[in-house]
Amino acid sequence: MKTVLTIAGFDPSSGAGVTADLMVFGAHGLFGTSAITSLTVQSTVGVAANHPVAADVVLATLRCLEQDLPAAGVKLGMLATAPVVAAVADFLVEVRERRDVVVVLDPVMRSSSGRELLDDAGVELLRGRLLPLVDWVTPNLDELALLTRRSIAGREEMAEAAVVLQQAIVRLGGRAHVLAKGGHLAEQTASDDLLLTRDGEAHWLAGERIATRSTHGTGCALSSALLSRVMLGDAPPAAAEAAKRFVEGALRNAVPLGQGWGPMHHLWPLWKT
Ligand code: PXL
Repeated sequence: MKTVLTIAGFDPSSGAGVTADLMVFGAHGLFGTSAITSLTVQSTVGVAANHPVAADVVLATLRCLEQDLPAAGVKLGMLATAPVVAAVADFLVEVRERRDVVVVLDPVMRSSSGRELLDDAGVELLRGRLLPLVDWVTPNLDELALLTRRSIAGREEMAEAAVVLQQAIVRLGGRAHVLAKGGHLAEQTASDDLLLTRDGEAHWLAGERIATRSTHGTGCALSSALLSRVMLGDAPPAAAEAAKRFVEGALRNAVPLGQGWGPMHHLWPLWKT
């Protein structure tokens, strides 16, 4: 059984964050470990507060896990502050000096309810220091716009921005697959994503928009499912496609919970009906 690590925030309602990621890893038959970057106070209704963990505690956790349970793959979610981004970058440099590791970055910046999940200095450091250290980056439209400083209204602009982001990563010395999530595009019936592989191949992944209120943490689940599929040996297009199907299944199988945007059913592949 491979070990995978999520470095992300704690959402006490388990729709997003490390507890959701651990369920996704478990649903894929992987053993998940975690380093918490921030304690959020939230429910399905929204994020009320955000209490970042000290960067030295995050780094100590990562080094402790690395000694005992080195992860074959790492997913990065909410990182909260610039010092935490720096600690994660330092850790990835240390690990990459010694061994191979697959890193998926979900560049979480704001919650759906608009609360800041990464401070401005953190965004700058993520752009300059973290992007060249990852194998995959999975921005939604808002994150893609912020990272490329472009406005994105339609599919063409989304595809152009994905190329701009990938080229920026190459200029920094990195080489990443970009999986741009189109869920916030204006089309009301589709939810298509765009994979731009590190070799420059573009693949549109067709998706149907699913009518449900159980949409909390879809981005978290997509990036951890993507890492899981890469760990299981999928090539990039197959991994992205399978991750999208995993999230669609989690949306379709969700049961209504909470009064706001409820959690998906992260464990649906294990559920017997
Ligand atoms: O989906 C973004 C996100 C990621 N991580 C944590 C969150 C949220 C959104 O609320 O709370 C911990």
